[in-house]
Amino acid sequence: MAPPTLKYFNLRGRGEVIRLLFAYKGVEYNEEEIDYQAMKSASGSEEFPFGQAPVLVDGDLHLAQMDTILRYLAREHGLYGSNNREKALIDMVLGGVESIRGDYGDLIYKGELKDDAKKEYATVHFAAESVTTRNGGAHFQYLENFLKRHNDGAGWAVGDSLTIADIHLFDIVDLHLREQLFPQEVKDKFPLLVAHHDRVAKEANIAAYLSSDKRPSQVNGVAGRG
Ligand SMILES: N[C@@H](CCC(=O)N[C@@H](CS)C(=O)NCC(=O)O)C(=O)O
Repeated sequence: MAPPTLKYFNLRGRGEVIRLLFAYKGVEYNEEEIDYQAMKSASGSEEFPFGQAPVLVDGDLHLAQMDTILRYLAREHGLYGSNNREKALIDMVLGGVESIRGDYGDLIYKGELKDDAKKEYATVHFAAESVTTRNGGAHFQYLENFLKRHNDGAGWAVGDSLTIADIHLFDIVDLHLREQLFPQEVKDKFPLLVAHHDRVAKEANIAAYLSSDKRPSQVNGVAGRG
């Protein structure tokens, strides 16, 4: 069968965790850059089931939704834990990261990464006081604590080998460690997440991808904003 094709934009965004999985497992795949208007015209079709990207095409299967694609590939390539308990814990991490990713998207697109939006974001998602207040279930301390509870933060997030939970954690921390975001806050407050991020980045295939020109330089849909 032909290699799968990732249809996305030429940016990291919601395509990056999928690229990281392919890189880690050394899977051959194609990339097809999407034309936004063409995607919108085909919204709701088999080709673009939700009028959004990423979409993975594998044979006659067209899959939308980043985490659905990731789970599908993880099942194919052995990155989804070794039993039901591990799969459930992996799903929990994916859900927790998604809660942060949604707010991160608002910070970039609605808050335009302006100082007041960044300040509020940091208060809700990084500050010790907001761990026990309303934050939409999205606080980095929860992810830090999760790592601490599993292998005392010294290994992988779930079980004893790298899974898609690790790829997701890596990506969300990587986004926030960037210069324009919150590098110092994250380093100061969440040492286990940062150590885990560095551990994933050192995996040979991941390290090779991160330094390759296959990795898009643009991060979000708005050039120059983070
Ligand atoms: N829940 C979807 C969200 C996908 C999404 O927001 N995609 C954005 C790009 S990152 C998009 O296609 N936006 C265009 C639009 O909504 O018109 C997922 O996880 O894949």
